[in-house]
Amino acid sequence: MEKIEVIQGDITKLKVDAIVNAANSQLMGGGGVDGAIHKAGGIKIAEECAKIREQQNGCLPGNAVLTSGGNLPSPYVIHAVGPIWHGGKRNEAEILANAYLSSLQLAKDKRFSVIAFPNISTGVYGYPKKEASQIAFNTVNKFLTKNEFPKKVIFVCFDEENYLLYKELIQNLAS
Ligand code: AR6
Repeated sequence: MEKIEVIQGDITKLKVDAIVNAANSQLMGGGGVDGAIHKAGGIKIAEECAKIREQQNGCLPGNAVLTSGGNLPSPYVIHAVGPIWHGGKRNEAEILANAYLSSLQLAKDKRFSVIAFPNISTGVYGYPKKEASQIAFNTVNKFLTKNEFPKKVIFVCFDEENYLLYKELIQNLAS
């Protein structure tokens, strides 16, 4: 089994152990992939997010929390908070890598075999796509090499620009 796969499509349609959401610190739902996940997953996800908000005041950028998947085909959602792009001098690269790492660590703890990531921070949060793809890909690749779980990561690219960037990264890995 290849450890990394790249596809173009809608992450809410996937049936894996967990899909990752590009959430905000308040876990309030919003636009983009977050909106799509809450819409398809239903009220249960929002209720669990509210509980986490009460217990630990949300989720800081670079961190991730777990909820069930509600009505989604995947049983769990990992809500990861990426950085808002401010030009690159506010630790954005490290925070983005940490958002991926925190999600991978949660998957490892739960012994999830297959998880799927959207392209965190590259929509509303404005992170340049090429730089973000390199950080995401390298962070995931390194983690999978060193850990037994998760066994596989699927990058789900919504737009063609991201899809082509990730395709190139995966081809470089193979060659
Ligand atoms: N499946 C996969 N990827 C998607 C989907 C989908 N259904 N819909 C959009 N994308 P964004 P961010 C891609 O804006 O930049 C929200 O309001 C999209 O093309 O969803 O991390 C939150 O509540 C882009 O490449 O997340 C936060 O406030 C990627 O998902 C804020 O936006 C991420 O874009 C987070 O911003």
